[in-house]
Amino acid sequence: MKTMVALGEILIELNSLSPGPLRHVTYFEKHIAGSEANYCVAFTLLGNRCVFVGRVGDDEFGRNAIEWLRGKGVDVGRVKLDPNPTGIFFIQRNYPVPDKSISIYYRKGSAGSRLSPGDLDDDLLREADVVHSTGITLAISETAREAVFEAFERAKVTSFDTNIRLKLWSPEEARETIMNLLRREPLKFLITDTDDSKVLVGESNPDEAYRLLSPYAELVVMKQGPKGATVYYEGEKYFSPGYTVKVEDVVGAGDALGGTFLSLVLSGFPPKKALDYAIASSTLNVTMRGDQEPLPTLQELDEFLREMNK
Ligand code: KDG
Repeated sequence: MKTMVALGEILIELNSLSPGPLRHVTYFEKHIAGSEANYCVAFTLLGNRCVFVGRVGDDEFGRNAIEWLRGKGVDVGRVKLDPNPTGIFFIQRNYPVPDKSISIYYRKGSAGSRLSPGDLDDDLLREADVVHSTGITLAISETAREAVFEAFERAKVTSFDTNIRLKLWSPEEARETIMNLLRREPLKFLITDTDDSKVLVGESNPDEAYRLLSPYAELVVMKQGPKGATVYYEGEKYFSPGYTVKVEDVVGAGDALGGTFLSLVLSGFPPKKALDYAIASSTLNVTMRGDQEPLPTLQELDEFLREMNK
């Protein structure tokens, strides 16, 4: 069994029950989310272990998040309770662009943003098979950013999902900070998408973007939205196409892809096979509300692939 240590912010997601502008939505459904927590659940359900490092509020939502993640098998022993509130966000679905979702954050000064280098444990980082974080954690506060830089410095193997959220920082700040991390700490796994690569290296063509990002990672996964994704490694390139399904909410699909891919590759699956499974996981993710509820087991992924590829 492989161990991933994930650094990030767990968020409470309040997803609109009906599509359309949030000003007219009456009912919201609560879910546990946050990119690195999503990665952790995907990773754990596929037979590996994930230790989450972060903070939640000493409040009802914080307790809810811890209990939920524990129930999914995530190791929450390192999640600290913080006097600030657990961050929340709302999701507006299918408006003004069909099949797209918009996240509206209420997280400034949240417990999760108080993550700091003092929350890191040297032995845990050194022993982990992979240490993972995202651009979201680099963006939420100065101390969280320092924690990611330090953790990556101490880790043996690192994984990073660029996950640029332009509501949290400007494209210039995202580019400068992420490229700085990549230059200082070349990665084993870089997971990104064609929107983020445009911000980082000015390229949304997957092959061109890969060429510019390849000095910074041994393996690159380039997500291409509903079209699919490409993995580049050891001089090889493999594209796995997406499936056409009815979209309920796309939030969390990228994490489903990344978390599934990482878990399976670390378990010894060839990257091409892992990417096929990862695409299946992200496809399932868009068909339901909630980032973590749709995350599958290997058996469920096999069933999906058998049916869809008939
Ligand atoms: O990737 C999904 C995340 O965007 C969602 O869970 C919320 O972590 C989140 C964020 O910061 O947007």
